[in-house]
Amino acid sequence: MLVVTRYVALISALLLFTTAVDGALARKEWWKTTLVYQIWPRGFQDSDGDGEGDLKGIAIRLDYIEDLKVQTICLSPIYPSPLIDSGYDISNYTDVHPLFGDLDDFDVLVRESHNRGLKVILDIVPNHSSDQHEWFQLSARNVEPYSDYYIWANGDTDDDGNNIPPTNWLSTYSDKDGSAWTWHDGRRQWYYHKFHSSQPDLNLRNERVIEELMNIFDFWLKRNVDGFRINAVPYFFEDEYLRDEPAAGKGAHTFGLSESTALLYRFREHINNWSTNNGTWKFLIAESYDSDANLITYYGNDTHEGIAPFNYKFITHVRNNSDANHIKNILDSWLNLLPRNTSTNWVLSNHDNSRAASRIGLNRVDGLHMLSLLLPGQAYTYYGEEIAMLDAKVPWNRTIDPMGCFRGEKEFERFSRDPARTPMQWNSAKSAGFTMNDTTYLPVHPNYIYRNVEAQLAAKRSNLLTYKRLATLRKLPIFVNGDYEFATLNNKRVLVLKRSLENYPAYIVVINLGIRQERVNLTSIYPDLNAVLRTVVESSNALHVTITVPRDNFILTANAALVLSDDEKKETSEPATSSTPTSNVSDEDPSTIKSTVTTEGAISSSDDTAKKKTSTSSSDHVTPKTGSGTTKKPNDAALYHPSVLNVMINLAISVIGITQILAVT
Ligand SMILES: *[C@@H]1O[C@H](CO)[C@@H](O)[C@H](O)[C@H]1NC(C)=O
Ligand SMILES: *[C@@H]1O[C@H](CO)[C@@H](O)[C@H](O)[C@H]1NC(C)=O
Ligand SMILES: *[C@@H]1O[C@H](CO)[C@@H](O)[C@H](O)[C@H]1NC(C)=O
Ligand SMILES: *[C@@H]1O[C@H](CO)[C@@H](O)[C@H](O)[C@H]1NC(C)=O
Ligand SMILES: *[C@@H]1O[C@H](CO)[C@@H](O)[C@H](O)[C@H]1NC(C)=O
Ligand SMILES: *[C@@H]1O[C@H](CO)[C@@H](O)[C@H](O)[C@H]1NC(C)=O
Ligand SMILES: *[C@@H]1O[C@H](CO)[C@@H](O)[C@H](O)[C@H]1NC(C)=O
Ligand SMILES: *[C@@H]1O[C@H](CO)[C@@H](O)[C@H](O)[C@H]1NC(C)=O
Ligand SMILES: *[C@@H]1O[C@H](CO)[C@@H](O)[C@H](O)[C@H]1NC(C)=O
Ligand SMILES: *[C@@H]1O[C@H](CO)[C@@H](O)[C@H](O)[C@H]1NC(C)=O
Ligand SMILES: CC(=O)N[C@H]1CO[C@H](CO)[C@@H](O)[C@@H]1O
Ligand SMILES: [Ca+2]
Ligand SMILES: [Ca+2]
Repeated sequence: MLVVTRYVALISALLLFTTAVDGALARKEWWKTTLVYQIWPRGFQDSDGDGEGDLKGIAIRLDYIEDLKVQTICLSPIYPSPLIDSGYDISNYTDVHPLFGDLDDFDVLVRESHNRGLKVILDIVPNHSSDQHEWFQLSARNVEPYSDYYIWANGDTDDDGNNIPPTNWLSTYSDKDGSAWTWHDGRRQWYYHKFHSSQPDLNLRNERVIEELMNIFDFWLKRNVDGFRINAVPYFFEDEYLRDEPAAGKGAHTFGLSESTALLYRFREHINNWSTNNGTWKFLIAESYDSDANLITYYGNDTHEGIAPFNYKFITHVRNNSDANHIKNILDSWLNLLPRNTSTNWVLSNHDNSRAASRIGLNRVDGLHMLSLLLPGQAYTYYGEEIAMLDAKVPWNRTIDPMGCFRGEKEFERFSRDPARTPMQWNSAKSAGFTMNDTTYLPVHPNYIYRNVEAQLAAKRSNLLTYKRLATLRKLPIFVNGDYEFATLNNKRVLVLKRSLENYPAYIVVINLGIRQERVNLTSIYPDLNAVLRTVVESSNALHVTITVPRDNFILTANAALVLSDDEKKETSEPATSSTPTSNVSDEDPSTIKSTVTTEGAISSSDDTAKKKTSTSSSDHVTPKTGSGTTKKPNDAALYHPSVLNVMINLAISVIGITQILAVT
C-alpha cells in the first residue's frame, strides 16, 4: 500500500485579478475563509405562531447564531412565491414573502446582523421565475417587451394532429417520462421549464432579462446585503437551436453550456463595478453540480474573473462506508484542480440532500466538522447540522416538495427533500421551540425531545459544543493561511489532516472512520512532532479524554476524532484527567449501536485501555509514509517494562465511541 502524502501550498494573501479598475482600492476579501450558516427560512424560527418560520424569527435567533461563531448567514429564498418549490419559484425578486415578513423586517435583520458583525447573503435564482411572476403573465399574453422573456416554442403535431413538445428535453421534477415543455393555451405555444411546470426558464439570451437580473442585484445591494448565492448555474442556457438530446434527459443540450459560465463572469463584473463604485466588497458563490472541468471554469480565465463554485464533494462522494483513503483522494483531487490563487469551500449538507448525520453517520458528524471547518477556505453549515439533526420521516400526506409529490405515494420517500427541511430543534418544549403552534409547516423530528440546542448546550459534550470550539479554532492564522496535508493510517480506517504554518505549532486532526477502536501511532508519518501532543478538541462521542496524548500511542474508539496540537512542551506530560459525563445510547442510528457494541466494556477506563493493549495488536496497522507495504507491528506492549506501561496508561487516551452525549433531563 503506497501512501502518497501530497503537499499543496495555498497562498495566503490572495490578490485575485487586481486590475487597473480596482487596483487603487485594496480588496477586502473577507469572504475567503468565512463560515457560512445556511438558513431555511420556513424551518428556522416562527415568531408569530403560524407554524412557518419568518424573518423576525431569524432576528430572534441572532444571539444563537453569533454564539455559534459563524460569520455569515445565507438565506434560502425569502421572496414572494406560490411556494410550490419552497420559494425557488419566485414571483417577485424585489420583495419579501408576507409569510416571512416585509422589507422592513428584512432591513432590521440585516442591520441587527451587521451590528453583530454577521454578513448576510441572499439566494438568487436567475434560471427561472414562478409562472405567477408578472413577467411571465405578460409574456404569456405577448406583451412587449416581455414576450421574449421566457423560452417559447411552437412544437410539432403528431400523426393524430395532437400538439407534441418541440424537443425531447426532460424536467427534473416530473416522472421519468416528463417533458420539460408545457403547452400554454393562451399563447398557444410551449414554454420550457427545467424544474416544475410552474417554474418557466427565463430566456437569458435576452439582454433585457440580463438587465432585470442586474437590477435585482442592485436592489438588494442597496439594502446592504453582503453578497449572493447564484442558484442552479448549469441550467442557465439551453441549445439555441432547440435540438433533441441524443440521450433524452442526459443534458447534452440543456446542462453545463459554456454560456452559463460566461454569464457568471458578467455577474461578477457587474458586482465588482458596484463594489468599486461604493468601496465595499461583496461575496459571490455559484451553485452547481456540474463536472469538475466545468466547475473550474467558474473561477475565471485569463481575462475574466469568475465566481467560485460550491464544492459539493462531501455530498456527492462521501458515504457512510467511505474509508480514509477514499475521502483523502476525493478531497486531494479537488484541491489539486483549483486554479492558482483561488480557494474553495466545504459543504457537508444543504436543503437538497439528506442531512449529513443521516447520510454519512451520526457518529461521524464531529469528525466531518473537524475536516470541513479546519480545511482551508470557506465552510458552510446547514441549519441543524451543528446539533447533528437527522432526516425526519415525513409521511405522504405531509409531503410538500414537488420532487416527492411527483413520484407518488409509493416512491416519494426516495426523492422528497422534505426530510432534510424540518423545523429547527431548539428545545424539548412543544414543537421543539420552533413555534407556539402545535402544527408546524413540516413535522418536527420526534427526536427533538433530546436532540435539541438547549440540551446540547447544557451537556458536558455534544455536537454543538464541539462545533463551537471548531468554529473558534478555525480563526487561528494556521487555519486561515496554513498549508495542509492528508494521510491515512491503520489500513485506511484512520484519516489524518495536518495543518502547518511557519513559526506555529502544527495541528493534527485524527479521525477514526471505522466501527472499532483504533490504536494510533503518528510517528511513522510525523516523526518530527513532539512526543506528546495536546488535545485541543474531541468529538462528542468521547467519554474519556486526556489533556495530552503520546504521539506514538493513543486509542480512538469507533468514529471518534481529535484535534491535536504540537504546542505541548515535551516535559509537561500532564497526568490523565478522566471524566465520565452522563451519557446514553441513542436508538436512532443502527451504526451507532454497532459501534457501541464493538467497544462497550472493552474500554471503560484507561486501565482497561492498557489491558486491551497488552492483549491485542490487531488494530495496530500503520502504513508508513515512505514504505510500500503495510507494516504489522509485533505485540508492542510486551516490549515495555511495567513502569513504562504505567506511564503509558496515564497518557493513554480512550475516546469511547458510544453515541452522542445527551443531557436528557
Ligand atoms: C397554527 O398553524 C396552522 C397551520 O399552519 C394554522 O392553520 C393555524 O392558524 C395556526 N394557529 C395560529 C394560532 O396561528
Ligand atoms: C415587486 O414588489 C414591489 C413591492 O411590492 C413592487 O413595487 C414591484 O412592482 C413588484 N415587481 C414585480 C415585477 O411584480
Ligand atoms: C474568458 O471567457 C470569456 C467568456 O466566455 C471569453 O469571452 C474570453 O475570451 C475568455 N478569455 C480567454 C483568455 O480565454
Ligand atoms: C463595469 O465597468 C466598466 C468600466 O466602467 C464598464 O466598461 C463595464 O461595461 C461594466 N460592466 C458591467 C457588467 O456593468
Ligand atoms: C453603488 O454603485 C452603483 C454603480 O455601480 C450605483 O448605481 C449605486 O447607486 C451605488 N450605491 C450606493 C449606495 O452608493
Ligand atoms: C498569486 O498571488 C501571489 C501573491 O499574492 C502573486 O504574487 C501572484 O502573482 C499571483 N499569481 C496569479 C497567477 O495571480
Ligand atoms: C395523514 O395520514 C395519517 C395516517 O397515515 C393520519 O393519521 C393523519 O391524520 C393524516 N394527516 C393529515 C394532515 O391528513
Ligand atoms: C510507532 O511507530 C514508530 C515508527 O513506525 C515505531 O518506531 C514505534 O515503535 C511505534 N510506537 C508504538 C508504541 O507502537
Ligand atoms: C438511558 O435511556 C434508557 C431508555 O432509553 C433509560 O431507561 C435510562 O435511564 C437512560 N440512562 C441514562 C444514564 O440516562
Ligand atoms: C449506509 O447507507 C445505506 C444507504 O445508502 C444504508 O442502506 C445502510 O444501512 C447505511 N449503513 C449504516 C451502517 O448506517
Ligand atoms: C442547491 C440548490 O439551490 N438547488 C436548487 C436548484 O434549483 C431548484 C429549482 O428551483 C431548487 O429546487 C433547488 O433547491
Ligand atoms: Ca411565522
Ligand atoms: Ca435555463
